[in-house]
Formats: sequence, structure tokens, C-alpha cells
Amino acid sequence: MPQHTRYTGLIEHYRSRLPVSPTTRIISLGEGNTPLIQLENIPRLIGKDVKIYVKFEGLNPTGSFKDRGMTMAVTKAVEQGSQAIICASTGNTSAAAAAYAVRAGIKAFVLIPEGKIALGKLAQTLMYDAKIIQINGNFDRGMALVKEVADLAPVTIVNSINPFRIEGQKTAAFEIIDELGFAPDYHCLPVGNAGNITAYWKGYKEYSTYAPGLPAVVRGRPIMCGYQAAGAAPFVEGAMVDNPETVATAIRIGHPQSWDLAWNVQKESGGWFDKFTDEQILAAQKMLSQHEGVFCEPASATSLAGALHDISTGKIPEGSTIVCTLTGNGIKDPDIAMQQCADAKPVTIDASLDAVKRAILDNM
Ligand code: AN7
Repeated sequence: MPQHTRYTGLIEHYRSRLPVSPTTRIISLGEGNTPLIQLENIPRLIGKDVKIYVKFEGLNPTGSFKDRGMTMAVTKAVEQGSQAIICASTGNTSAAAAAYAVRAGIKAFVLIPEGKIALGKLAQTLMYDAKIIQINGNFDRGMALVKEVADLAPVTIVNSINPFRIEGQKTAAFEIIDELGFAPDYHCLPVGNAGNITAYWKGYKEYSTYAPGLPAVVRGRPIMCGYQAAGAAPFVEGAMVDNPETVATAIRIGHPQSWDLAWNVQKESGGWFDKFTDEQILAAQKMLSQHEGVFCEPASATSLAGALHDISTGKIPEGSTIVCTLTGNGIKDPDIAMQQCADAKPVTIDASLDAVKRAILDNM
């Protein structure tokens, strides 16, 4: 008889490695367990002998990796008796916070930079019924305000300064080791607040030292590569950036909250930070869609833009196994997608068999 087990989210799956007790009420939407897709066409296209996998976090319940952290943060907020959560957000955190809050039956307040979050993220956050507070300032300003207001009002902060967020997000590294049987040589991530790169590193470190059921030789830890948008690259500049700008609005962040933690990841893993222009980021997003059938949001494509660059220069040598995290789903930002495909207008024809046939034969 086949065994039937329903997947009920990452807390249940990695329960022994997460800070929950047998009586904790788990707030979950079945997040995690996302596909690790091996790229087949792009390595051939660039003519390099590399194994590139993408961890497609856009397939989480609200369409981004934030769900991993939010299931944990909201579970703990509820356990500790909180009635409301709050975050500042470039869009994805607000969507995740809103969804997990309604699931838990508590309130969500989200501060977003007016006009600077992608349409899909705004739409879903409205649908999840969060209280949206738009500010005429950027994410960094919103984050500062959230930290101040949390001292004055009964709200739990669910940005990645909440340590439970990092706990949830570290499970992505567990999944990668579970699937490959070893850690990749390089792990590439887009970096904004730097919570996720911190979380992956924590996950790799915890899992590679003790992992039941893994082969005896488990390749320990990857070199961590953190890639930023050129106009929002404090880790590359070596200093905070006051007016960050990039088409990749998710990572339009100049004052990362996990500054020291991320520098520690870089040093411990022997990795590096680099920055890529909006053009390079958009080219990587399009390449992934058009050659692999994987549609991620612009910020997410920064990981592939960086990996391809470092493969081309040999900084990441041939023979390497590389994982790029694709942090969010492409359909979250329909405006950018339409701009990317402005030259590929749909053809409009007569609704006749002959016209349809001609449209096919003309385009074979
Ligand atoms: C798609 O939603 O900060 O380096 O407020 O949405 O852990 O901050 C989003 C960040 C990468 C950067 N890719 O991750 C927010 C927010 C996507 C993102 C990042 C974000 P961190």
C-alpha cells in the first residue's frame, strides 16, 4: 500500500529543528517544499559546464519566500498572545503578513512606500484584508517608523529583525540538502535587508553538521554570493545608501537591517557581494522566462544575473554546482512584465478558421 502523507507546511516537516512545542498552534498555509529546478537550456546557451538549480520560492502560498518566515513569526506571535502584527515592506512581506494574520485571526498593519510596490503585491495584500498604511517615504523610513511605533502600540513586528522569521526561512537550506544530498558549491541570492542570506547560512550550518538519513559524505556549506541592484547596493558600497533606486522594487532598500549578520555570512562562507544594473537584472528575468519557462519577479532574477556574471568571469569555476534562489513570483509585477514584452504584442485577427491557420503557418 502506498503511504499517503499530506504535506502541511515547513513547521510540521522540520518540527524538531524549530522553536515550537507539542501544544503550539501552528499557523500554516502549506508553505515550503518548493521545487529545485535544474536549468537545462541556459548552461548550454552560455557554453559552460555548470549545474545551475533555481529554488523557486515564488511557488509559496503568497508567491514569495516570505511565507517561510511568516508561518514561524505569526505562529510565535499568536503563541505569545499577540493580537496584531506590523511590518514595513517593499511588498512581499506585507502580502505574507496579511495572509498569515487572517489565517490566525489577528490584525495586520503594513507600512508601504506609496507608489513603489508592485501591483500584484498591493492587490493581494488588499484581498487578504490587511490595514495598509502608505507613507511618502521609502522602505527604510517605514522600517524606522515601525520600530518606533512598536514601543507605543500593542503590535508584534514581523520584519526579519524578528528572529522567528530567520528560523522559518532557514528551512529552505534544509530542503536543498535533502534534495541534492549535499550542499551546493555556491548559493546565490538577491540581497535587500539581508535577512534571507542570513537565514540560508544558518540553515546550512545547522543542517550540515547533523542530518539524519543523509549520506556519510555531506558537502558542508556553500560559498554565499549576495547580489544587489546597482542603485541599492550598500553591501557593495560598504555604507548605507540614503536614496536607493531600482526597477526591482522588492530590493529597493538602502539601510539593511541584518547588516552585521550578512557581513558575517560573507566572511564565514568565503563569499562576496556584487551589484548589477537594472538592465542586467531585467535581462536575466527575461532569459529565465524565455529559455526555461520559469517566471520570477525582477528582484529574484538578480541572483541569476550575478551567477551568470561570475560564471562568465570564472570567479565561479566550471564544474560547480550552483543554487540561485528565486525569491518571488513573476506575476506579482505585471507592469514590468508588460514592459519587458512591449515588442511582442499579441496579434489580432479575424475570428475565422482561415485567419487562425494563416497566423500559425506565418509564425512557425
Ligand atoms: C522578491 O517585502 O524586504 O535580503 O519588505 O521581496 O531578506 O530582505 C522584500 C525582500 C529579495 C530581499 N527578493 O530579501 C519586503 C522585503 C524579493 C523580496 C528580497 C525581498 P532580504
